[in-house]
Amino acid sequence: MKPETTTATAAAGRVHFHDLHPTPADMRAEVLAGLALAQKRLSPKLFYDAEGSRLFDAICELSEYYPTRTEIGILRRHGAEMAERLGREALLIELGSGSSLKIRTLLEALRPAVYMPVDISKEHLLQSAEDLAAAFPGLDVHAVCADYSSAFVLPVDHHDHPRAAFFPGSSVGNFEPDAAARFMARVGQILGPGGRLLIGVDLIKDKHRLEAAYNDADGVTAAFNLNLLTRINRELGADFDLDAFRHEAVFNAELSRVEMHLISTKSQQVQVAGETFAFTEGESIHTECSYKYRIDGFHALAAEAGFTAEQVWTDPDELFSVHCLVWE
Ligand code: AVJ
Repeated sequence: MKPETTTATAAAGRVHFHDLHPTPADMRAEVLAGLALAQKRLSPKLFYDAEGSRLFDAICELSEYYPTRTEIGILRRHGAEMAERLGREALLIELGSGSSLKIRTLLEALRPAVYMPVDISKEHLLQSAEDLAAAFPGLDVHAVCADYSSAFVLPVDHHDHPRAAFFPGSSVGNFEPDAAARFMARVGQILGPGGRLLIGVDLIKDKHRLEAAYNDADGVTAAFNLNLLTRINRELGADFDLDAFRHEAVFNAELSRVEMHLISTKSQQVQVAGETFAFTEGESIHTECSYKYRIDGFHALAAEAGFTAEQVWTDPDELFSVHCLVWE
């Protein structure tokens, strides 16, 4: 389908909307293929239906889940310096913008010529873009509905502006390191020479602290993980028994990643879209990897992608890092 552009006038400010029509994932095929593997697997992309997005927002408020508030603290404290690195009057692209909350802490200092949020969820994107345009009158907002994890082309040229991309939240940790480097290289292609990537990366730390962040006392993360099965039951006509699976999060120190699993608490069979899958007691479905880095390790990954690390900011406890990388 042809990309289309429409302009909506919000209460204040103007929002241009570009629909790149991201191909809807073939959820049935992906789920069936993942469950047929020796180590059963489901993609973390499947977490974010309406209920999953609500649960994720709740995770970000948990006392155990330190990344969100720590990153926002770093952005608040060092926003002016970051703005200087990225340059005024920039074309600022945010990948996976969601509710566009974190960018608000930077917009005052950054004063971009254009803010371009990119997100796969059309309704959420439009609502967030209009809220933002209303809060920052005069800001030119170009909302792009696209899947940032696959190739896409910027719908508008703004060659007269310096280019910057913002990728917060340690979302890069969801990629395997190889795939993370390939993804960053694609972002570099979009930015062009001299373009900068401001990226949030969670740091390696004490195992107990890491595991607590993914296994909170209130069970919000457990509900987030289990919601995947609820979603598959509803959308694919499956019969997962929610009481026969439990949430588990472990830090795999060798691979520097927190892994989330859903563990079958008994030997059982499950029907999914007309196929039968057998589970032994204790067998897991691997649902998410969240890679953690050391600062030098992340800089090596950035270099592999073709970026040069220009500056890094952390919090006093070195829980989280925000990097300015330059594409040359
Ligand atoms: C949004 C992928 C960065 O890995 O920390 C939070 C998702 N999973 N709790 C993360 C998540 C469980 C989050 N990312």
